[in-house]
Amino acid sequence: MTTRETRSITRRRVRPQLRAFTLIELLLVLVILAVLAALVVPRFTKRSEQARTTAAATDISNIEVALNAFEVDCGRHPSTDEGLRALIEQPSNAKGWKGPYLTKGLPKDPWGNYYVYRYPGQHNNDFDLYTYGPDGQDGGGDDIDNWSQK
Ligand SMILES: [Ca+2]
Repeated sequence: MTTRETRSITRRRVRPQLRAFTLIELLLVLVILAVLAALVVPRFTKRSEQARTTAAATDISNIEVALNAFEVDCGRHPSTDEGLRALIEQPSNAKGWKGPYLTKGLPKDPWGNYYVYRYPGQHNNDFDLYTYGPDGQDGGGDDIDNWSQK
């Protein structure tokens, strides 16, 4: 037997029966896919939301480090009016300023909003630093701040 003959026999044996899928079979496949998507998608969404929350907490602690460096150099924290911009541009009355203290500009939280800075703080002795969280609004139980975990 030549190899060509062997191949043709094998092909004939392996070739699946050509037959159209029935509508029921197609619907069944669609239902299975939909169920899988329903199971998997929320898990991914939850995880990426968790990653954003972690990123916001990391940003806040980085900004805290920058604010403390500002305080070391200038002998005070930026006022609420000066805000976090004082970490990038020297305020007029900030002697000893050696910034910029943030190299990548004014950071936004993972939801596209600026971090909120308040000095003196209402929750901390020095400053409050927080983000409105996923809902983009003050409160709602999803804010990420620098006083809750202390
Ligand atoms: Ca909120």
